[in-house]
Amino acid sequence: MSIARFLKRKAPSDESGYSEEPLAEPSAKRMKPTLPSCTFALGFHAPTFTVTPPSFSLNIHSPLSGKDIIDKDLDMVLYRPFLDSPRQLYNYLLESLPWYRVRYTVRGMTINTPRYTTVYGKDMMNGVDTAYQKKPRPIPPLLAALKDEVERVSGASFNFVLCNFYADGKDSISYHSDDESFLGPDPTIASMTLGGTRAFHMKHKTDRSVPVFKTDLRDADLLIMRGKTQACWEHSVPKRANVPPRINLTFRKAINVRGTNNYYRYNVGDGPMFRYVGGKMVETKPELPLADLLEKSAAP
Ligand SMILES: O=C(O)CCC(=O)C(=O)O
Repeated sequence: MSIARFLKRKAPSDESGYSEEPLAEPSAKRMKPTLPSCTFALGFHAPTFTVTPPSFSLNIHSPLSGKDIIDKDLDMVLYRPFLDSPRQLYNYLLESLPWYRVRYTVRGMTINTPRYTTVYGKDMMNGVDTAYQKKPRPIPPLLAALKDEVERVSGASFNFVLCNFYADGKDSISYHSDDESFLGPDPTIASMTLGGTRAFHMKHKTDRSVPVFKTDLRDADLLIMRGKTQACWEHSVPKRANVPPRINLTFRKAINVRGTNNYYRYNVGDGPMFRYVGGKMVETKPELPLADLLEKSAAP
């Protein structure tokens, strides 16, 4: 039975839009990632890497409790926490995903994306791979299992998982909204935090009388943004001093080829790939086996 069937959300109980009451009480949900045991094909830039098979289960927190965050044109629900014991998931994603530090040029200016990124998925048109500027990568089983749970809770459907890794407080994302036409009108976007807490700021795009909404996003949080939120608000993760590393996963649905091309261009790009090995990011060529990477990271 879908988790979403258990969910009931209350009207906000104070002016901040937060509802303090625990809401839904679904039965405990256990997810067992069904990953291949030894090798993991992670996409066109990363042929096949040997990774430690994950031997952990993921539990959706029970009772699952969603807080409404409502303001002018703002419609969000925060599940805190969404997952129990997310540490192994964090470590596993950090160490097994291929990461990119994308550089691109806009109007003659070179932009260095200030965080590590990677992406999986393909738009609804599901075209032949040759229709795309880069070959789309299927969502790996672990991320697909997470996506299924997020879909159940949010009632939305997704075909992309965008992954961000903020290595330190200098990594950030400036004010923007996920309002591209390839997401369709009023897209629902679900955002999961793993690891360190980061500030999350939102501002109304046109009405300056609406106060900036400031919160933090914590380990295992799931924030669902929906309705007019993307059309009317911008969000950001500002730079900070001395913050622990953080992974963010956003689940989205792209409706056409432009979405797929955009997401691979800005989250994979054409530059080098990085692996998190021995506690740090190591720039590598895709064909470099993990054993060589481990040696490289051990070198002084
Ligand atoms: O890291 C976050 O919480 C926000 C990420 C984000 O806004 C994005 O990827 O568009």
